[in-house]
Amino acid sequence: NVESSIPEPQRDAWKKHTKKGFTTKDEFEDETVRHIETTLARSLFNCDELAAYSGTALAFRDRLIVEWNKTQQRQTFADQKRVYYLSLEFLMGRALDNAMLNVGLKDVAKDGLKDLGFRIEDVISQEHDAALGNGGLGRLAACFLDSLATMNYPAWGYALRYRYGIFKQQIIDGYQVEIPDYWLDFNPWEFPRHDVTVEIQFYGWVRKYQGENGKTKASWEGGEIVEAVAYDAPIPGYKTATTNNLRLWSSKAASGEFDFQKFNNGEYESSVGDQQRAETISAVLYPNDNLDRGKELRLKQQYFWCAASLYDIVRRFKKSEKAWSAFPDMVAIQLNDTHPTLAIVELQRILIDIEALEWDEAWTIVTNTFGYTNHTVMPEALEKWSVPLMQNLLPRHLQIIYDINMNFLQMVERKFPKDREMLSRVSIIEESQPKMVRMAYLATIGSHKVNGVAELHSDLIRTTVFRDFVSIYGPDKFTNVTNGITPRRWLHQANPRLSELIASKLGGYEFLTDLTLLNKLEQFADDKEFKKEWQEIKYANKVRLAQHIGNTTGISVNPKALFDIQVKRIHEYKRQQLNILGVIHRYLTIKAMSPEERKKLAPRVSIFGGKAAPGYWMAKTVIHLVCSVGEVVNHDKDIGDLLKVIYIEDYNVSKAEIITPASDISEHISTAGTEASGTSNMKFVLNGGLIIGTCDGANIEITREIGESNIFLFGNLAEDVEDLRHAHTYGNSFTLDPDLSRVFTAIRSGTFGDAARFNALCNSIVDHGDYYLVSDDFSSYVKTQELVDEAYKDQEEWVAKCIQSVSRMGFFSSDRCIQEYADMIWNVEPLVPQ
Ligand code: F58
Repeated sequence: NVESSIPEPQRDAWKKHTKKGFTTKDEFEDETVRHIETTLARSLFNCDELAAYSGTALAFRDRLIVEWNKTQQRQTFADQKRVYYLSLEFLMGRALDNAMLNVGLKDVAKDGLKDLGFRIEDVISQEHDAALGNGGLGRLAACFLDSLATMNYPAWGYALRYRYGIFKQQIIDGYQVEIPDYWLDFNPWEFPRHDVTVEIQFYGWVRKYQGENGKTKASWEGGEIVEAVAYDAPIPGYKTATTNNLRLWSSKAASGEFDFQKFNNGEYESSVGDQQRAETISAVLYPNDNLDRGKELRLKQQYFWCAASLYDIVRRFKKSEKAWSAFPDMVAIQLNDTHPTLAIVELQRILIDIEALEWDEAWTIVTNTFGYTNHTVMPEALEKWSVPLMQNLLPRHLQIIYDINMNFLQMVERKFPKDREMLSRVSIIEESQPKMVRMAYLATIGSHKVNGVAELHSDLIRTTVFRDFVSIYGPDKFTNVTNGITPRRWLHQANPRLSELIASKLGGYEFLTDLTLLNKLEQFADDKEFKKEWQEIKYANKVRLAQHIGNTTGISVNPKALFDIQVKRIHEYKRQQLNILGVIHRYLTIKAMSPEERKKLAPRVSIFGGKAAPGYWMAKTVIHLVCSVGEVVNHDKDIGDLLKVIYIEDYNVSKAEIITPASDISEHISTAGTEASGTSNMKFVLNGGLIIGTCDGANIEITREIGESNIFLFGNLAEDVEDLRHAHTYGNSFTLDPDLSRVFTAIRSGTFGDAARFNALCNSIVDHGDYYLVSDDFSSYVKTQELVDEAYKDQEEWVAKCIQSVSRMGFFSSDRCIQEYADMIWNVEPLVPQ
C-alpha cells in the first residue's frame, strides 16, 4: 500500500490542503478572478474577453487536474489492463465548452461570467481550436477519447505535439490560401512534463556480437539522439470523475547535444542549427488526407512518436514487476491506421535486443498486444516506405522487419506449398525499384485483430487488400467496428436546444450516455406541438449559421431556404465536383424558367466548406469553381433568393458545431466503395437533418437504421464500379447526359470566368476516364435532388422524417464503438470511480 508508506502527519497536512475544485458560482468566480489577477496579471480594468476566457479555462483546468491526478492514481493501484490509442492525429477542437459540460458546471460558469460582465458564448468562442488532425481519422480519435473517459476505461492517447496544426484556410479571390496555424501561444490545457523525457535514436548502425550462450545478438549504435518531452492534456469524461490523459510528445535537441564547443568557438549558426533540426520533427502536421507522400521527415515523426510512447508504456509496465508474458494482459495498443506501425517493430526490438527475450516469445507478446484499424482501401493512401530510406534512418528496425517477413513467409509456405505468387503478393517487402515496405501488411501481421470502420468497408478490405491474409489467418482475425460520434459534443454541445427538447420528452439526459434511448422519441414524430418546437430550433440554428455566413462572406442568405450542406475535406473521391456541377445545372434550369415557374421553386442555399491539401491541385480547382459559381449566381438578379452558393472558409471542428445543426440536407456522395465510413453523415442526421448520399461507407448502415424512406440514396453501387471504370477506359466513346453536357458548355463558354482554369477539371470527367464516375451518377443525382425539393415542400412530413431518423440513430454513438473495441479487441474492463 503506497499510502501507508507516507507518515500520517504529512498525509493529513496534504489532505487538508488538497483542493476539491469549485462547485458553486461564488467559488467559480473566486477562482476565475484569482487567475485573471494573479496568473495573468490583469485586473477589472483591462480584462477583455480573451482574458476572461483564459481565467475561466484555468479555473476549469484546475478542477480537471484534481480529478486527473486521482484517476491516474486509481488506475495505477487497480493494476488492470489499459488501452493505449496511438494516433498521429487528434482533432480535438475547443476544450472549454466540453469541459464545462462534462463536469456539469456550464450553468454555474454562465451565471458567474455574467456577474463578471461577460457572455459565456463570447468567452467560449475566444478559444483557438486544437487542430491536430486533417479530417475524419483525427476526429474519430477525439470522439473515442471522449467515450473512453465517459465509460471509465483506463486509457491513454498518444500523439505528437505539433507546433503547427492543420493550416488555416483563407479564400482570396476565390482561391485557397494556406496560413500557418500557430496554436500554442496560450494553451491552458496542456501540462509540460519536463521530467518525462525519452531519448530517441536515429540513423547509426547495427553491431552484431556474441551474447551469453553463444547466440548472435544485435545492438543499434551511433547515429543521433533527439529528446522527446511529454505534454499532457486532461480528457474529462461526461458525468464521471474519470479524467484520462492525452500525451503529446514534443521534440527538442537532447540536452547533451547542444554543442557548447561550437557555440564557444563562435559557430552560433550551426550550434543552433542542430537545435532547430531536432525541433523540426514535431513542428508540423502533414496536411494530406488520403494520400501518402513518403517523406523522410514524416517517417521520423512516426518513429519518434512510436518510440517515445512505447518507452513510456513499457516503463509503466515494468513498475508492476510482472513477467513479460503478462504484458498483453496489461496493455492493449490500438493502431489508428498504419502510421504507428513501427510501434510493432519497436516493441519487438525492445524485447529481443534490450530485454533479451527469445524471438518467438517476444513475437507472441507483440501480436497479442496490437490491434490495427484500417481507414482506407484507396491504393494511393496505403503507406509504403522505401527500403533505402528506412535502412538509413532505422537500420535495426529494417532488419527486424526482414526477420518478421521471413518468419511470416515460411509460415505461408507451409500453409500454401508451392504458391510462389502468393508469397510475392503477401510479402511485407514489395520487390519494386526501390524496394518498399508495405505498412498495411506489417500492421496486419503484427496485430491480433484488424478492423475496418463500416460494414461495407470491412467487407471490401477482406476481399481486396487483405484477401490473401484472410485465407492465411482465417476470417476471425478480420472484423468490423462501424464508426460513431460522441453525442456529448455533437448533440448536447453543438445543439443545446435540441438536446434540451429531447431531454424534456425523455425525462432527462440519460440518452447522452445511452443513445439508444432516443428510440423513445419516435412516438412524438406526429405530435404537432413537439414538431413545432423542433422546427423552431432548426430555424434558430439556421439563423445562427446565416449570421455567420453574413459576417464572414458579406452574403445574406435567407434562413427559410433549404440549406444544402457539404462540408468535409476536398477530394475527388468525395465528389464536391458532382455537387457543384449539380448546382450549375440548377442555375441553368432556373435561368431558363418563366417567372411563374420560378415562383413554384423552393429556395436553396448550397453551402460548401473544407480544406484542400496544399499540393492537391485538382481539389483546389474544385474550390475555385465553387467560388466562381457563387460569384455569378449570388449576384444574378434573376435568381434572387432562389439559389445562393456559399463557401465557408476554414472549416474546422468549432465551425462544424455551428454548421451541423443548421442543415436541412447534407451531401455524402462519394463514389461507391471509396469512403471507408464517413462520420459527418452521422452528425448531420443526429442533428435533425436528412442526407443525400451514395450507397457507401456508413450511409448503408444509416439507411438500415433509419429506414429507406428517410434518406435520399442515389447512384451506382460499389460492386459495379470496376466495370464502369473499365467501360470508360476501354469502351466505345460514351455520350454524356445532355444536362451534364449543358453544364460543361456553360463552364467552357466562360459563364463562370476564365474557362481555362477549369479545363483540367472538365477533362478529367469528359476525356480522362472519369475515374470517380461523376458522369455515371449525374442524372441519378439530379433526379434525387428534385425529390429532395419535392419532399421539402411538405414540411409536416419532412419534420416527421427528421424526428424518426434522430430517434433511430442510437447505434452511431462512439460509446457503442468503444464497447465493441473493448469486448472484441482489447479485452479491457472499465474502472468506475467510487
Ligand atoms: C477517414 N480517413 C476516412 N484519413 O476517409 C473516412 O471515411 C472515415 O470515416 C474516417 O477516416 C474515420 O474512420 C482519414 O481521415 C486521413 O485523413 C489520413 C491522414 C494521414 C495521411 C493519410 C490519410
